[in-house]
Amino acid sequence: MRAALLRDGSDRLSIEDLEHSELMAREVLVRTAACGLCHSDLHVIDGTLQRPRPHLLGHEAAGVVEALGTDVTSVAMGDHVVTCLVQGCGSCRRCLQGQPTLCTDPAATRRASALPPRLRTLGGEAVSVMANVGGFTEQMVLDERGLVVVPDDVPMDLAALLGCAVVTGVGAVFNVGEVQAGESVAVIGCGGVGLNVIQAARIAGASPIIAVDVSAAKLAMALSLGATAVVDASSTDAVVAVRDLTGGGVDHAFEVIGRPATAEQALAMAANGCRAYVVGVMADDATFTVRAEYTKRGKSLHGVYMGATLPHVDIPRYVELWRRGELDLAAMVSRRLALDEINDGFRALAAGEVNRAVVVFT
Ligand code: COD
Ligand code: ZN
Repeated sequence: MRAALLRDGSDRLSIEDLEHSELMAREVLVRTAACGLCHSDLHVIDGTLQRPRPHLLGHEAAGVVEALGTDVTSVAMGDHVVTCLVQGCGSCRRCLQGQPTLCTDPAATRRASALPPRLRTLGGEAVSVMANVGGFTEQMVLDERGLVVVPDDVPMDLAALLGCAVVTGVGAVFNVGEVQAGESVAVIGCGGVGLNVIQAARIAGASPIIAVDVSAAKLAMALSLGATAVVDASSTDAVVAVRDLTGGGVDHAFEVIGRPATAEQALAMAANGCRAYVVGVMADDATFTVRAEYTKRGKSLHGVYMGATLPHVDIPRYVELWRRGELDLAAMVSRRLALDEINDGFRALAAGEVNRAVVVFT
């Protein structure tokens, strides 16, 4: 099967043939239909997130079930499925509390740690996969716990977005922020994930919803998806602007880029007694400063990993919001591309030309 691989010493993906080993008891073979390009893939390409190479990127995929391991019970042949970044073991304390994003044994379903390796090049090299998914390939082998079945009428290129951009952005608002009608929200970074934070804030009834970005095109998109005001951080001090617009700060400030400086901005934008959320992922050893004054002001900082999602609960809810016309998935896809155009897709994402580009397999 053809796949786009990230190799040592290169920041471009190469199209190669891979083979997977026989299905383990709880594994499922999925024919990939679509896989979105996310900034977190770019973080691996540019080395901010280190992953063993050769590495198969792509963690926002949808496809059709093509074969089943002997013990699989939760999906059936022909089912349309979305991949989950979050695959808790199901038995640690955190999973049992309903927080699989905080699972203490995430290797339980991890192919990369299985022996023998589940995926190899034709030359026999073991291939690691991003976030236990690895979607930039014609077929994926996944643990059944990492799949959510979706109705057949959800177009596959839109279904793919549910796997990362939607669960991460919408989950931050619903599951962690628990944003209420009438509360004020600021969103720093209006890319694929940030636009979903904005949509969820609109669905929750938040007002105002202030979008902050350095790109005029992203700010225009933010307005069309629910922002009520925009701040261009390329020409304005975003903290001053948000505090001015709200008379002293917002109830909820979301950082959706993954940079120390913008995490500090989010805390500065939160009103007294209110909350900032870091949704973007930074390098594990990155640091940022918390002014001591904020503790006196009762502010709090929340790390949000993957929207604290429970994929099997959340993804069907988001499908329903899409069906009712509340969650706009179509507007998120700026570009569809073939697997061998993937490097240009990542160039466009890095250049801020797209909300989401999606590889579509024929
Ligand atoms: N101020 C305001 N906006 C900025 C600034 C700045 N200084 N710099 C960049 N931006 C804007 C860009 O113009 C762009 O619109 C946006 O920030 C970033 O958007 P994308 O589309 O490039 O990135 P996304 O939305 O695909 O990626 C989102 C994260 C950065 C949050 C992502 O990489 C991440 O960290 N994901 C969530 C964490 C996680 O759980 N990851 C696991 C899988 S994603
Ligand atoms: Zn992602």
